[in-house]
Amino acid sequence: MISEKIQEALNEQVNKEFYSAYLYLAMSAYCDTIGLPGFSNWMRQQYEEESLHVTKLYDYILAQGGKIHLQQIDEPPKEYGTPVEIFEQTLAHEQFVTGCINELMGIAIEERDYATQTFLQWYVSEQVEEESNVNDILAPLRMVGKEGGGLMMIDQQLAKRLPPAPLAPAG
Ligand code: OFO
Repeated sequence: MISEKIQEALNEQVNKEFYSAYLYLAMSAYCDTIGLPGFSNWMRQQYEEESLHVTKLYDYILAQGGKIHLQQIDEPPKEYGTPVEIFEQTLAHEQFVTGCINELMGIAIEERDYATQTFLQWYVSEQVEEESNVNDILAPLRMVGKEGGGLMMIDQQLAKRLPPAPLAPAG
């Protein structure tokens, strides 16, 4: 069982994870159009991962007897600038999501909802990984800037990202 307040907050997070998926799909398309297929692949796999973050929350709400409230998803931008700017926007977005997860955890603590706190712990750890992965790409990207050879090497690395493994179902 979850309270109305937790139910609403979890549904808000479903919407934010949907937006993340949407954002990375738009970034994937943009990277493809500027001739960076490896970047495009990385963003496409990120889209797949965000879709799993959506369904993990969705399954948890249902497993707790809650109601799903699917809300309108905001439109992501069409253009993302240079390769460095693309990943700077990715990092800024993940930092925003980390803040949202922390807010959500704060509500679960206020409500003394221990099951939701345990569930959300997975997202807390996931956000550490998300930010770290992006920082690991941003550092070499900043070093090479727009230099063609270095950029191509990073593109080849990003082309190797594989689809995410399925997540264990909640509840
Ligand atoms: Fe769902 O972790 Fe990124 O946004």
